Amino acid sequence: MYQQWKWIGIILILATLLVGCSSSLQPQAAALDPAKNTLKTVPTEPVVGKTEIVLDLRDQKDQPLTGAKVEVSADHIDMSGMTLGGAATEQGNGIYAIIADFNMSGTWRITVAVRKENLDFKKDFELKVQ
Ligand SMILES: [Cu+2]
Repeated sequence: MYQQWKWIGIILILATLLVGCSSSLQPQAAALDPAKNTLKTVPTEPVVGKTEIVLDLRDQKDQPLTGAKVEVSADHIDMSGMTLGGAATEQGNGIYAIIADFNMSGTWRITVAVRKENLDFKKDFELKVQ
């Protein structure tokens, strides 16, 4: 009986150690400085129909972020369940672009999700579509 409890104790200690180790290996979030990452549109005033969303992504040293996976989704804030999304294409020099086909005017929330190695960064922008 005592032997059994000892093993349970050892297993619990090991489990705690494993949890401790894995949490110290968590990806470093937000290695991008949100202030340095911008969104522009073409045309500059977004319109119903096709609008290009152009992202300029830079790291904390203000260097262009290359080779990242960038997912963009757009939510029509005024309505629930109206969402567009897709992967932005890398244009070089930290620029990523995607064409959004806004089917309604109003306020849209653009969520940009950036992944590269252990980098996992998200930023929201708001667009007024005319
Ligand atoms: Cu809508």
